[in-house]
Amino acid sequence: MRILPEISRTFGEYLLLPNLTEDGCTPDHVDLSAPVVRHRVGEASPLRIAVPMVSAIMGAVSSPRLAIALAQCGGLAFIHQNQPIAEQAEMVAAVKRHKAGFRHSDINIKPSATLGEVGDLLAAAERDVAVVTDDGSPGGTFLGLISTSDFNVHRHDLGDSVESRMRPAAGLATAPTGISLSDANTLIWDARQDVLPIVDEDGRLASIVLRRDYELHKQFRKESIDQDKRFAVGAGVNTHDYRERVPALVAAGADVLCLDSSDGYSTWQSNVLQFVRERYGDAVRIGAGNVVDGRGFRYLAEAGADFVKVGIGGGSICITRDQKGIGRGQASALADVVRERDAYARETGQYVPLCSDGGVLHDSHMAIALAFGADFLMLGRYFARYEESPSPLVRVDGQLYKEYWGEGSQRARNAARYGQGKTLVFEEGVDGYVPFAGSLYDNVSVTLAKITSTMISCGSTTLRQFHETATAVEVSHQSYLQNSEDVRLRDRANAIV
Ligand code: RVP
Repeated sequence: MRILPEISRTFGEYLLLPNLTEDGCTPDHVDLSAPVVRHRVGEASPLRIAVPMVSAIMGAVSSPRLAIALAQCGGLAFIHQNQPIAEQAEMVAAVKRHKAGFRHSDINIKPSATLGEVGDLLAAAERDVAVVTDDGSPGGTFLGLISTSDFNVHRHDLGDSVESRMRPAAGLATAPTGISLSDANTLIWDARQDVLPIVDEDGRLASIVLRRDYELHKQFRKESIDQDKRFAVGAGVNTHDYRERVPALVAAGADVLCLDSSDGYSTWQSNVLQFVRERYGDAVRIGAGNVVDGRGFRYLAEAGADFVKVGIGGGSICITRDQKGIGRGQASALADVVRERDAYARETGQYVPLCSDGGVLHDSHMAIALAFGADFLMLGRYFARYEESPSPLVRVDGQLYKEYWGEGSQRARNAARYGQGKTLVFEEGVDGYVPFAGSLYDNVSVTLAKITSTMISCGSTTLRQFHETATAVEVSHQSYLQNSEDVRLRDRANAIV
């Protein structure tokens, strides 16, 4: 047996020393953008995110709603794979459908349908306007629009036809298929319409442009979008049903995939990577993991992983270290893997980004993880606390909490990930609560302000510079006790944490 001559350490055991902050090093010059997938050294990654945060591949965390909110803020969600393939693919498709410059029209109705039917359709989709086409299909002849303000339950007979209340095509602005997005947006405002139908030469509906999308785009300047201006979204896959799951997720529009396993240093992961390369070449990007040392990184990088995820046992809901005695402190794991990533880049000219996964308890830990060399961070507990996460909001002892459970808990029944059937022989995760923390948008912006401020203290305006110039120091427990020592905090809301 080999015993490493080091103590396994986590983020809370380090602080960063300030570097010289020069004149131009101000918040508006700080660029937090990060590469997500492998690229040649000196070239740009084909997939970058403006904000180096991704959501954990977990049922309590990554739903379409959270994925949209996070993409709007510039991050990326990974829809969890611990569910039937069709359901996961539908979640990915729901994110892709949500917004685009030119959208596929998904709420369509025939003129002969009743007002009751269109009312139900709009209510179920939480939308205000339906497009009327001759056959009710997204590619049918465009006949008009009908919105919730065109009819009212108390004034109109819900058995009447859509045709009787729709606004007919003749009185509406439409645009030809070749129109640019900016011209389409101008037309939307000139015509004061919420929806601009894009209609081909034969009068058939090609797509629609929504006013709402324009407004969202202006609000979220860093949003993660694909070439078609749809939100970017990732998805988890496993080493069991990948032959069916990968094609379904690719067809649904996933921008990047990630192998989801607590221990990724295995030939099983290599087999999946090989399958993806043989079938799709570089057209499908896939990360792998998790690993905690340079050997694991090199194995997965050589097997073709587009990024490598680091961390075993550091997750807030994870009990893998107690149950199996496997893992490593997240800071030590990251430092080791970063050395190997950089050596691999020097040797091969290929930069394989690193995702630090789990173990972030405070926002300062994110800054420390990035300083240690992580390209981006995967967060579970952090996102589970927000109203956009799919987990139930509950009241415990008068306080609001969100439920949060591990993918290795009995609750998650993680048969695919842990390969132990529907009933787990033993659990690797717990099922609990995390304090409700409000809106993702507000919290992410505060967290980013903190990380930006740390980078400024360390004299860095880019993450690459931060990786190269940061200096970390180990701290004693006593150093931490010193803060707020002998001071009674007046009230939690005013406390600086
Ligand atoms: P955290 O952000 O500290 O809550 O950790 C989230 C990470 O924990 C996930 O991305 C995953 O790697 C890990 N995890 C998820 N479920 C379990 C488990 O049940 N042991 N662990």
